[in-house]
Amino acid sequence: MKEAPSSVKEASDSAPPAYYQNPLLKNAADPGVLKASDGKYYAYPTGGNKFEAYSSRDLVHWSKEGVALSGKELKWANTKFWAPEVIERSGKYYMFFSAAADDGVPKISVAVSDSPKGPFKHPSEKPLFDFGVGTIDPYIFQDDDGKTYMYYTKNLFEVGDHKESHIYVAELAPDLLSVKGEPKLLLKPEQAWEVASGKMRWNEGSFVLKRNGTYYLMYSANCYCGRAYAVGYATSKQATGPFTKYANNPILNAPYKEVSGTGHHSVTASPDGKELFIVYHTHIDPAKGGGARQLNIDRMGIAPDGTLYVNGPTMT
Ligand code: FUB
Repeated sequence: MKEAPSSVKEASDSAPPAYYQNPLLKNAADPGVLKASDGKYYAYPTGGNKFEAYSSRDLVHWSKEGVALSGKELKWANTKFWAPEVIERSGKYYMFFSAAADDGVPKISVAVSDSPKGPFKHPSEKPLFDFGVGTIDPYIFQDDDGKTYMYYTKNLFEVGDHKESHIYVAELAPDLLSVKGEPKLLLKPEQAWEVASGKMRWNEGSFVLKRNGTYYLMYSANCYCGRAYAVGYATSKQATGPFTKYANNPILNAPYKEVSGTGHHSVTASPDGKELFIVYHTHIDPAKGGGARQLNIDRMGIAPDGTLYVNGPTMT
Protein backbone atom coordinates (compact mmCIF):
# COMPACT_ATOMS: atom_id res chain seq x y z
CA MET A 1 0.00 0.00 0.00
CA LYS A 2 1.32 3.50 -0.79
CA GLU A 3 0.73 6.68 1.20
CA ALA A 4 -2.11 6.92 3.71
CA PRO A 5 -5.29 7.18 1.63
CA SER A 6 -7.05 10.53 1.67
CA SER A 7 -10.09 8.91 3.27
CA VAL A 8 -8.10 8.20 6.45
CA LYS A 9 -8.96 10.95 8.90
CA GLU A 10 -6.80 12.13 11.80
CA ALA A 11 -7.63 10.75 15.22
CA SER A 12 -9.49 13.11 17.49
CA ASP A 13 -10.14 13.29 21.22
CA SER A 14 -13.30 15.32 20.68
CA ALA A 15 -16.73 13.77 21.01
CA PRO A 16 -17.40 11.31 18.19
CA PRO A 17 -19.76 12.47 15.45
CA ALA A 18 -22.88 10.42 14.94
CA TYR A 19 -21.95 9.25 11.47
CA TYR A 20 -19.24 7.60 9.45
CA GLN A 21 -18.38 7.94 5.80
CA ASN A 22 -17.77 5.18 3.30
CA PRO A 23 -15.35 4.19 2.05
CA LEU A 24 -13.53 4.01 5.34
CA LEU A 25 -10.21 3.10 3.74
CA LYS A 26 -9.08 2.72 0.14
CA ASN A 27 -6.78 0.04 -1.31
CA ALA A 28 -7.60 -2.38 1.48
CA ALA A 29 -9.47 -5.65 2.03
CA ASP A 30 -10.23 -8.40 4.56
CA PRO A 31 -10.35 -6.14 7.62
CA GLY A 32 -9.56 -7.64 11.01
CA VAL A 33 -10.78 -5.20 13.70
CA LEU A 34 -9.61 -5.34 17.32
CA LYS A 35 -11.26 -3.35 20.13
CA ALA A 36 -8.22 -3.19 22.39
CA SER A 37 -7.91 -2.65 26.13
CA ASP A 38 -6.26 0.76 25.52
CA GLY A 39 -9.70 1.99 24.45
CA LYS A 40 -8.86 2.16 20.75
CA TYR A 41 -9.96 0.20 17.72
CA TYR A 42 -7.27 -1.23 15.45
CA ALA A 43 -7.95 -2.26 11.86
CA TYR A 44 -5.57 -4.59 10.03
CA PRO A 45 -6.33 -4.99 6.32
CA THR A 46 -4.78 -7.03 3.54
CA GLY A 47 -2.68 -4.62 1.48
CA GLY A 48 0.60 -5.74 -0.05
CA ASN A 49 3.57 -7.72 1.29
CA LYS A 50 3.16 -6.42 4.84
CA PHE A 51 0.42 -5.75 7.34
CA GLU A 52 -0.32 -2.18 8.39
CA ALA A 53 -2.33 -1.02 11.39
CA TYR A 54 -4.88 1.81 11.54
CA SER A 55 -6.34 3.10 14.78
CA SER A 56 -9.49 4.93 15.81
CA ARG A 57 -11.24 5.96 19.00
CA ASP A 58 -14.69 6.17 17.48
CA LEU A 59 -14.81 4.02 14.29
CA VAL A 60 -15.13 7.29 12.34
CA HIS A 61 -11.72 9.00 12.47
CA TRP A 62 -8.82 6.70 11.58
CA SER A 63 -5.04 7.19 11.79
CA LYS A 64 -2.41 5.16 10.03
CA GLU A 65 -0.09 3.61 12.63
CA GLY A 66 2.37 2.14 10.13
CA VAL A 67 3.68 -1.35 9.48
CA ALA A 68 2.63 -3.77 12.21
CA LEU A 69 4.15 -6.89 10.64
CA SER A 70 6.82 -6.52 8.00
CA GLY A 71 7.00 -9.14 5.26
CA LYS A 72 10.76 -9.35 5.97
CA GLU A 73 9.91 -10.81 9.37
CA LEU A 74 8.59 -13.94 7.66
CA LYS A 75 11.54 -15.98 6.42
CA TRP A 76 9.21 -18.60 4.93
CA ALA A 77 6.86 -16.36 2.90
CA ASN A 78 7.08 -13.85 0.11
CA THR A 79 3.55 -13.56 -1.28
CA LYS A 80 -0.19 -13.74 -0.48
CA PHE A 81 0.02 -11.82 2.79
CA TRP A 82 -3.70 -12.04 3.51
CA ALA A 83 -6.37 -11.34 6.09
CA PRO A 84 -4.70 -10.45 9.41
CA GLU A 85 -6.70 -10.97 12.59
CA VAL A 86 -5.38 -9.71 15.94
CA ILE A 87 -6.45 -10.80 19.41
CA GLU A 88 -5.30 -9.60 22.83
CA ARG A 89 -4.40 -12.12 25.54
CA SER A 90 -2.64 -11.42 28.89
CA GLY A 91 -1.04 -8.19 27.73
CA LYS A 92 0.20 -9.61 24.44
CA TYR A 93 -1.17 -9.29 20.92
CA TYR A 94 -1.35 -12.20 18.48
CA MET A 95 -1.66 -11.54 14.76
CA PHE A 96 -2.99 -14.51 12.78
CA PHE A 97 -2.75 -14.34 8.99
CA SER A 98 -1.89 -16.40 5.93
CA ALA A 99 1.06 -16.05 3.58
CA ALA A 100 2.79 -18.21 1.00
CA ALA A 101 6.25 -19.21 -0.18
CA ASP A 102 7.31 -19.56 -3.84
CA ASP A 103 4.88 -22.46 -4.34
CA GLY A 104 2.00 -20.00 -3.79
CA VAL A 105 0.24 -22.32 -1.32
CA PRO A 106 -0.99 -20.13 1.56
CA LYS A 107 -0.35 -21.28 5.13
CA ILE A 108 -1.66 -19.84 8.39
CA SER A 109 0.67 -18.53 11.05
CA VAL A 110 0.80 -16.16 14.01
CA ALA A 111 3.15 -13.39 15.10
CA VAL A 112 3.31 -11.83 18.58
CA SER A 113 3.77 -8.27 19.87
CA ASP A 114 3.61 -6.29 23.12
CA SER A 115 1.62 -3.59 21.34
CA PRO A 116 -1.40 -3.63 18.99
CA LYS A 117 0.68 -1.39 16.71
CA GLY A 118 3.46 -3.97 16.47
CA PRO A 119 6.13 -4.72 15.61
CA PHE A 120 4.82 -8.30 15.51
CA LYS A 121 7.54 -10.94 15.66
CA HIS A 122 7.25 -14.39 14.15
CA PRO A 123 8.51 -17.09 16.55
CA SER A 124 9.58 -19.64 13.93
CA GLU A 125 11.31 -20.16 10.58
CA LYS A 126 8.17 -21.94 9.34
CA PRO A 127 4.42 -21.29 9.36
CA LEU A 128 2.97 -22.49 12.67
CA PHE A 129 -0.27 -23.98 11.31
CA ASP A 130 0.69 -26.12 8.34
CA PHE A 131 -2.24 -28.42 7.60
CA GLY A 132 -0.53 -29.72 4.46
CA VAL A 133 -2.96 -27.89 2.13
CA GLY A 134 -3.64 -24.26 1.23
CA THR A 135 -5.37 -22.56 4.16
CA ILE A 136 -6.43 -18.93 4.63
CA ASP A 137 -8.56 -16.52 6.66
CA PRO A 138 -7.96 -17.49 10.30
CA TYR A 139 -10.53 -16.08 12.71
CA ILE A 140 -9.92 -16.52 16.43
CA PHE A 141 -12.88 -16.89 18.78
CA GLN A 142 -12.36 -16.76 22.56
CA ASP A 143 -15.30 -18.56 24.13
CA ASP A 144 -16.59 -17.76 27.61
CA ASP A 145 -15.68 -21.27 28.86
CA GLY A 146 -11.98 -20.42 28.37
CA LYS A 147 -11.53 -22.33 25.12
CA THR A 148 -10.13 -20.61 22.05
CA TYR A 149 -10.98 -21.69 18.52
CA MET A 150 -9.49 -20.94 15.14
CA TYR A 151 -11.95 -20.94 12.25
CA TYR A 152 -10.26 -21.01 8.88
CA THR A 153 -10.74 -21.88 5.23
CA LYS A 154 -9.23 -24.71 3.27
CA ASN A 155 -8.56 -22.63 0.19
CA LEU A 156 -9.90 -23.34 -3.30
CA PHE A 157 -9.08 -26.93 -4.19
CA GLU A 158 -10.21 -29.14 -7.03
CA VAL A 159 -13.42 -31.10 -6.62
CA GLY A 160 -14.42 -32.76 -9.90
CA ASP A 161 -14.79 -30.05 -12.56
CA HIS A 162 -14.59 -27.05 -10.23
CA LYS A 163 -12.79 -25.56 -7.22
CA GLU A 164 -14.29 -24.98 -3.83
CA SER A 165 -13.29 -23.85 -0.36
CA HIS A 166 -14.49 -25.19 2.97
CA ILE A 167 -14.64 -23.72 6.49
CA TYR A 168 -12.98 -25.65 9.33
CA VAL A 169 -12.55 -25.16 13.07
CA ALA A 170 -9.71 -26.24 15.36
CA GLU A 171 -9.28 -25.64 19.07
CA LEU A 172 -6.11 -23.73 19.89
CA ALA A 173 -3.67 -24.76 22.60
CA PRO A 174 -3.33 -22.33 25.55
CA ASP A 175 -0.16 -20.79 24.05
CA LEU A 176 -2.17 -19.96 20.87
CA LEU A 177 0.74 -21.19 18.76
CA SER A 178 -0.56 -24.67 17.95
CA VAL A 179 -3.83 -26.60 17.63
CA LYS A 180 -5.26 -29.15 20.02
CA GLY A 181 -6.73 -32.20 18.32
CA GLU A 182 -7.99 -32.62 14.78
CA PRO A 183 -9.59 -29.77 12.80
CA LYS A 184 -13.26 -30.32 12.00
CA LEU A 185 -14.99 -29.55 8.69
CA LEU A 186 -17.91 -27.18 9.32
CA LEU A 187 -19.28 -25.84 6.04
CA LYS A 188 -18.99 -26.71 2.38
CA PRO A 189 -20.26 -24.16 -0.17
CA GLU A 190 -23.59 -25.95 -0.62
CA GLN A 191 -24.12 -25.70 3.13
CA ALA A 192 -23.70 -21.91 2.98
CA TRP A 193 -26.28 -20.98 0.33
CA GLU A 194 -29.29 -22.60 -1.32
CA VAL A 195 -27.32 -23.66 -4.39
CA ALA A 196 -23.67 -23.51 -5.24
CA SER A 197 -22.46 -24.01 -8.78
CA GLY A 198 -19.87 -22.57 -11.13
CA LYS A 199 -16.15 -23.09 -11.45
CA MET A 200 -15.20 -21.30 -8.21
CA ARG A 201 -17.26 -22.00 -5.11
CA TRP A 202 -15.96 -19.80 -2.30
CA ASN A 203 -16.74 -20.14 1.36
CA GLU A 204 -14.28 -18.04 3.36
CA GLY A 205 -13.72 -15.03 5.63
CA SER A 206 -15.38 -16.57 8.68
CA PHE A 207 -16.30 -14.58 11.80
CA VAL A 208 -18.07 -15.83 14.94
CA LEU A 209 -20.46 -13.90 17.17
CA LYS A 210 -21.97 -15.50 20.26
CA ARG A 211 -25.20 -14.12 21.71
CA ASN A 212 -27.64 -15.75 24.15
CA GLY A 213 -26.01 -19.14 23.75
CA THR A 214 -26.14 -19.11 19.93
CA TYR A 215 -22.97 -19.18 17.81
CA TYR A 216 -23.37 -17.21 14.59
CA LEU A 217 -20.78 -18.38 12.07
CA MET A 218 -20.65 -15.65 9.44
CA TYR A 219 -18.87 -16.11 6.12
CA SER A 220 -18.45 -14.79 2.59
CA ALA A 221 -19.45 -17.01 -0.29
CA ASN A 222 -20.95 -17.18 -3.75
CA CYS A 223 -24.67 -16.80 -4.06
CA TYR A 224 -27.37 -16.18 -6.65
CA CYS A 225 -28.38 -12.92 -5.07
CA GLY A 226 -27.47 -10.39 -7.75
CA ARG A 227 -23.70 -10.44 -7.32
CA ALA A 228 -21.22 -13.23 -6.90
CA TYR A 229 -19.96 -12.62 -3.37
CA ALA A 230 -21.91 -11.78 -0.24
CA VAL A 231 -22.11 -12.32 3.54
CA GLY A 232 -24.31 -14.93 5.15
CA TYR A 233 -24.33 -16.96 8.34
CA ALA A 234 -25.22 -20.27 9.94
CA THR A 235 -26.01 -20.97 13.59
CA SER A 236 -25.27 -23.62 16.18
CA LYS A 237 -25.54 -24.14 19.92
CA GLN A 238 -21.90 -25.29 19.97
CA ALA A 239 -18.70 -23.60 18.78
CA THR A 240 -17.77 -26.69 16.81
CA GLY A 241 -21.15 -27.13 15.14
CA PRO A 242 -23.00 -28.63 13.42
CA PHE A 243 -24.09 -25.30 11.87
CA THR A 244 -27.39 -24.69 10.07
CA LYS A 245 -27.51 -21.95 7.43
CA TYR A 246 -29.90 -19.04 7.87
CA ALA A 247 -32.83 -19.46 5.48
CA ASN A 248 -32.77 -15.85 4.26
CA ASN A 249 -29.10 -15.48 3.41
CA PRO A 250 -27.43 -13.24 2.37
CA ILE A 251 -27.54 -10.52 5.00
CA LEU A 252 -25.06 -8.28 3.18
CA ASN A 253 -25.15 -8.08 -0.58
CA ALA A 254 -24.41 -5.46 -3.20
CA PRO A 255 -27.44 -4.46 -5.22
CA TYR A 256 -25.78 -1.35 -6.70
CA LYS A 257 -23.85 -1.01 -9.92
CA GLU A 258 -21.25 1.08 -8.12
CA VAL A 259 -20.34 -1.53 -5.56
CA SER A 260 -20.05 -5.30 -5.58
CA GLY A 261 -18.26 -8.12 -3.81
CA THR A 262 -19.32 -7.12 -0.28
CA GLY A 263 -17.56 -9.52 2.04
CA HIS A 264 -14.74 -10.68 4.27
CA HIS A 265 -15.79 -8.70 7.28
CA SER A 266 -15.27 -8.14 11.00
CA VAL A 267 -17.91 -7.24 13.56
CA THR A 268 -17.21 -4.85 16.40
CA ALA A 269 -19.22 -2.92 18.98
CA SER A 270 -19.57 0.87 19.28
CA PRO A 271 -17.48 2.56 22.03
CA ASP A 272 -20.47 2.42 24.41
CA GLY A 273 -21.04 -1.23 23.49
CA LYS A 274 -24.65 -0.58 22.49
CA GLU A 275 -24.43 -1.00 18.72
CA LEU A 276 -22.82 -3.52 16.41
CA PHE A 277 -20.88 -2.52 13.31
CA ILE A 278 -19.73 -4.61 10.39
CA VAL A 279 -16.50 -3.62 8.65
CA TYR A 280 -16.10 -5.27 5.24
CA HIS A 281 -14.60 -4.79 1.83
CA THR A 282 -16.23 -4.09 -1.51
CA HIS A 283 -14.96 -4.41 -5.05
CA ILE A 284 -14.52 -0.87 -6.36
CA ASP A 285 -15.15 -1.85 -9.95
CA PRO A 286 -17.29 -4.93 -10.69
CA ALA A 287 -15.29 -5.41 -13.91
CA LYS A 288 -12.03 -5.67 -11.95
CA GLY A 289 -13.53 -8.01 -9.35
CA GLY A 290 -11.36 -8.63 -6.30
CA GLY A 291 -8.36 -6.79 -7.80
CA ALA A 292 -9.43 -3.40 -6.44
CA ARG A 293 -11.02 -3.28 -3.01
CA GLN A 294 -11.85 -0.79 -0.27
CA LEU A 295 -13.30 -0.90 3.24
CA ASN A 296 -16.80 0.04 4.28
CA ILE A 297 -18.50 0.19 7.66
CA ASP A 298 -22.20 -0.17 8.41
CA ARG A 299 -24.54 -0.76 11.30
CA MET A 300 -25.77 -4.27 11.92
CA GLY A 301 -27.80 -5.92 14.64
CA ILE A 302 -29.69 -8.87 16.01
CA ALA A 303 -33.46 -8.76 15.49
CA PRO A 304 -35.86 -9.78 18.30
CA ASP A 305 -36.24 -13.20 16.64
CA GLY A 306 -32.48 -13.73 16.91
CA THR A 307 -31.65 -13.23 13.22
CA LEU A 308 -28.76 -11.03 12.08
CA TYR A 309 -29.29 -8.04 9.80
CA VAL A 310 -27.06 -5.36 8.21
CA ASN A 311 -28.17 -1.81 7.42
CA GLY A 312 -26.14 -1.59 4.26
CA PRO A 313 -24.21 -1.44 2.11
CA THR A 314 -24.35 2.34 2.36
CA MET A 315 -22.49 4.26 -0.28
CA THR A 316 -21.47 7.37 1.65
O1 FUB B 1 -7.43 -10.94 0.10
C1 FUB B 1 -7.08 -12.24 -0.24
C2 FUB B 1 -8.22 -13.20 -0.09
O2 FUB B 1 -9.37 -12.74 -0.82
C3 FUB B 1 -8.76 -13.40 1.31
O3 FUB B 1 -7.96 -14.24 2.09
C4 FUB B 1 -10.10 -13.93 1.00
O4 FUB B 1 -10.97 -13.94 2.09
C5 FUB B 1 -10.56 -13.02 -0.10
O5 FUB B 1 -11.06 -11.82 0.41
